[in-house]
Amino acid sequence: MPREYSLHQTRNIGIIAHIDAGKTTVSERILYYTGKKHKIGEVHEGAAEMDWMVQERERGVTITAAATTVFWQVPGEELVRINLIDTPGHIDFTAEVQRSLRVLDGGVVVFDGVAGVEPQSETVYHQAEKFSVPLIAFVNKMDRMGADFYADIASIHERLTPSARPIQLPIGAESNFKGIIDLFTRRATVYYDEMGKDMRDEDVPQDMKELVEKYRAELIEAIVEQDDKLMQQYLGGKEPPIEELKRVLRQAVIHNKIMPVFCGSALKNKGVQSLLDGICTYLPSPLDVPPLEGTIPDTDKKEIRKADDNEPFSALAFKIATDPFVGRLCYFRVYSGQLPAGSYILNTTTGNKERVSRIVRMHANQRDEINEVFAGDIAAIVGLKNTRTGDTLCDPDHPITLENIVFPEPVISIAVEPKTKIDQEKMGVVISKLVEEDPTFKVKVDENTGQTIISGMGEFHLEIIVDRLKREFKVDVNVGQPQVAYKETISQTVEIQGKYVHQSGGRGQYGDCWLRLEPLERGKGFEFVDEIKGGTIPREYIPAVKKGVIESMANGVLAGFPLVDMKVAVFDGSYHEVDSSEAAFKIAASRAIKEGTLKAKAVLLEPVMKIEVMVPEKFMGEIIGDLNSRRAQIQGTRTRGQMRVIDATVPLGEMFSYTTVLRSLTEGRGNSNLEFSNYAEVPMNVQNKIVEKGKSTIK
Ligand SMILES: Nc1nc2c(ncn2[C@@H]2O[C@H](COP(=O)(O)OP(=O)(O)OP(=O)(O)O)[C@@H](O)[C@H]2O)c(=O)[nH]1
Ligand SMILES: [Mg+2]
Repeated sequence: MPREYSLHQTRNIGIIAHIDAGKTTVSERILYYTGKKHKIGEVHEGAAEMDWMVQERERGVTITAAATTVFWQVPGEELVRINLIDTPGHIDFTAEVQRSLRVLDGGVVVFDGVAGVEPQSETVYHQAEKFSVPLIAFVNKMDRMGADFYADIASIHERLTPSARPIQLPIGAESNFKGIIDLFTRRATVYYDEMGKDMRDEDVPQDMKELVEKYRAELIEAIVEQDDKLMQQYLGGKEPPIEELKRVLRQAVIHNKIMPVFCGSALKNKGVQSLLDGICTYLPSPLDVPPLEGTIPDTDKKEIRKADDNEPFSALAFKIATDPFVGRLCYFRVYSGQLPAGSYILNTTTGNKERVSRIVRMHANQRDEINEVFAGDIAAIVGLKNTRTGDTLCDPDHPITLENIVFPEPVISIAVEPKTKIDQEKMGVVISKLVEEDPTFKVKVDENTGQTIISGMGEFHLEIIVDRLKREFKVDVNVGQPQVAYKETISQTVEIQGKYVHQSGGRGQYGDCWLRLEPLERGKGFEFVDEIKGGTIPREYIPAVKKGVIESMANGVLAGFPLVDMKVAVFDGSYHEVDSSEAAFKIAASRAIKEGTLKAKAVLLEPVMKIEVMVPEKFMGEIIGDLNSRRAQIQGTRTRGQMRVIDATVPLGEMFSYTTVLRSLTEGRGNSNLEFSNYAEVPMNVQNKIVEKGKSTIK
């Protein structure tokens, strides 16, 4: 069956922003204006279709990225199919944004017309930058009290990029916001009804003419700078035709040279149609982005896969979800080739071959069965068993491995205890399902207490997981207090011998190795080097040494937290012809690590967070004082609208339930955003307390 829409008519885009900027509200309007839905569902009424999870509807917060497909036609142009992903803004669900951006070709970054650039807008902007995802911006909430388009633009210029250029201007603001001016055409769209359907094309209001000319000239200059021919024309005193300007602007957006800024109010149904036009006109089709490069398995050879149906099939699995009706769903993005249902694919990440029996196109939590997918598509496979997030799926005759997706490590954990034996049995299965779905959710069993410890990105993340355990999967659990995910590392280089010699009747045990432990830079993880010369330890025992090292690094000597940022070299040792074994070398290595890390002055590392606290001026002193008592380092203060903003870094361990404290200190008017920054050494006096506690309670 041939494809229905050409690649040229396809857009794969994500909506990204800080929490509450209005991503889901924009998405719901997109569903409405494209005719996908006939009634608008509001987030605050728990009725948004894209926020389909109970937890999302109750809290009015997006937790999981939801995908849908809509169609839109710019007058005079071809119909375009838009595959759209609405992502969460809360930092605890950053993995959802990361994996979406990895497979999308473009994005709409939404800003709150009152607040401007907020911390998560910066984070998602930089994530998009990392994957070179072209962006257009939408300044939303122009109807809200305090909305100021020009202040928003200034804050985008200051905090994100000087390349942001308004291509529209709002008419009025706050409750007077009534229309939008298109800078290219110098025409105003004025809204006359609540649903944004009665939109009239009018002249630019007299009192805005000068402003329009100013911003229009800036826009056109920024565009002609991108193209020599247009520049000459422009310098010669002739303005290039609008069609030409739009063509060059499209290229500038695709190459991340200009970020056009749209404006509106999603809630009041204003500006979404022109945003849709902008998505079609300026964001890339799969043909406009560079072809993907992959590696041929078991070689260093690189190969590219072009966005073309006739190339061998290649795709990336970017999300695993459990659907109550059809079971395991694997969301994937096709980069090249085509895949009819019923065919076999090779998962080059795991080496498994699997049959693709059913393919579905997703609309939030609903599915439409389709027979085939083509290059550039985003869809889901039902029933793949052995595929995880980040795996490459491809044509078994043309294997290739695409770059995997890297996720941040969890920073906080809690103990969960099943209430009954039945709960215990269910819990294991359910948790492993959730671990499959969410790459930033981890589980381990504490060596000493036997308790199950789950870890995630923040208190909210774990609260949602526990809620899903209880309600979605009916597993009743008691949970402990949240604990910071500390780590351990060493602060000095040492050389240490680990020896395990055991004689007991028959065959004995003999393992002996010398290890050098060296601290590595923060964030470098673990490195193992084999420096054995002259066979002092036979080759076949080296992997056992490495295994012993890795296993013992899972529980550090100070308080049982995992050891990180350490290089281990095995450089000497001895063996016994008869008694040496893999097991003996493993034990020897693990002894060396236990003793060596103590000698190398093990220290505790804690997650340090970036925090932004917004408070009215009169609370500044008190809030800074409170932050200081939490070992915060104040980086500076700023003004945002009527509020003052404090930027600081602070250890996560000092910040549990901070939101509640902040509310009570500021009569409910303060607000804060916490985001992981780095791991840093814990001061000795604090470390001693944690180590004592770690010895007596769970980690
Ligand atoms: N006044 C006003 N409120 C808006 C507008 N757009 C969204 N809101 C409201 O802002 C709140 C957050 O909107 P959402 O669409 O859920 O925001 P979001 O960006 O999807 O939030 P998360 O997914 O949780 O990050 C809701 O109460 C919306 O009704 C707007 O244009 N004007
Ligand atoms: Mg949302």
